[in-house]
Amino acid sequence: MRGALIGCGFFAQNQLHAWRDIEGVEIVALCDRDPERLKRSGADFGIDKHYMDAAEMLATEHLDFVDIATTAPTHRLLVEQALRAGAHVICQKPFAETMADARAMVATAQATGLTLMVHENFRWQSPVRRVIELLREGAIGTPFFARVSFRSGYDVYSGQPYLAEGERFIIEDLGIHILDIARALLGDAVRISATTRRVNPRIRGEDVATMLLEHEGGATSVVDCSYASRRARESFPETAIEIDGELGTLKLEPGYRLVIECDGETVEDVAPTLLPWAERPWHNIQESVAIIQRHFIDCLGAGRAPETSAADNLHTLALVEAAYVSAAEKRIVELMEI
Ligand code: NAD
Ligand code: 89V
Repeated sequence: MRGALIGCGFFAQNQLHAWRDIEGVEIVALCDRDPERLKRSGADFGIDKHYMDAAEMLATEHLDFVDIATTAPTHRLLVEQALRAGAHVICQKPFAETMADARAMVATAQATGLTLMVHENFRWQSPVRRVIELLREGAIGTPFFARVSFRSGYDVYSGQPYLAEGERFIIEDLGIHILDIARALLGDAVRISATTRRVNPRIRGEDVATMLLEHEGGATSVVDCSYASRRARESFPETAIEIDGELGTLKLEPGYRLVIECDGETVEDVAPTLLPWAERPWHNIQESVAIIQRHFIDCLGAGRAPETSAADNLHTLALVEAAYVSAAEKRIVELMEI
């Protein structure tokens, strides 16, 4: 399959490594508005077709798929251009800045019959995946409560300076992943309430958020995120999970320790693989990039919809929007409103 990557920035390097490892896939062209980034990624990955304009690339190259690794404000234009050029698309999160843009992109994909998937990778982290699989296999029976928690003091701003600049921060950038995990565990939510605050005075948006979700079927989850937590043991970028089911409890604890409490206690080491190109502590996320991109290619091959399709991601994005409304208006928000 012939692919092209648009956006050769900080995170796209992981995506290029992962594409290189997938048999039968070749990234044949790169696009970035920044000539230096374009040149560097081209040299690092031996890709010699370079474009500074996506429309020109799409008109020139014959592509099976396009990987969009730019930030959200550019997504709608690039996604629609790629779909209209006849390519399947995988697009980074946050998928869109507004629900209207997200819905429009899903409608364009439906009209073209092409696959549009969001690179929503946290639920594809292998430790998180193990929890999802155990739950889906019924290891603790029907779940009625989950806590999905990401608390860190890691400096994310030096690699991604834009995170310190936006009016919105943690729910839109990181909470989006944690809300998506809550959906993968307990299904879609019907209502949410949220509080936010900014602890770090050097950033513009909120760096702490606490959310309470009621899911279809009645289960409850608490989704809490912080980039302001000072801890003796930094756990970035691990998500801690605790789920109570009718038959037992599942816990994913810091240090990639999975505990199944059901007729006694079983402990599994679910540490992610350190891929040859990965580095700690990002290796958990980097492995998930490899897994999600394989899922995209497998789905294209099999002609089936990806688990993290753009249509599915509308529900995650709606939770993000609803959480901001709830925090601003200090009220419970029904997802139907969004
Ligand atoms: P970045 O700013 O480092 O890179 C974006 C690149 O896109 C830049 O090189 C920029 O020049 C280029 N670009 C922007 N508009 C363009 C256009 N119209 N045409 C061509 N090139 C264009 O950003 P980043 O930190 O790599 O983040 C990119 C996306 O990845 C964001 O949406 C971010 O949320 C996401 N991200 C995801 C994860 C994850 O684990 N899922 C981690 C980090 C970042
Ligand atoms: O996953 C992300 O979207 C990243 C980070 C882990 C730093 O929040 O921006």
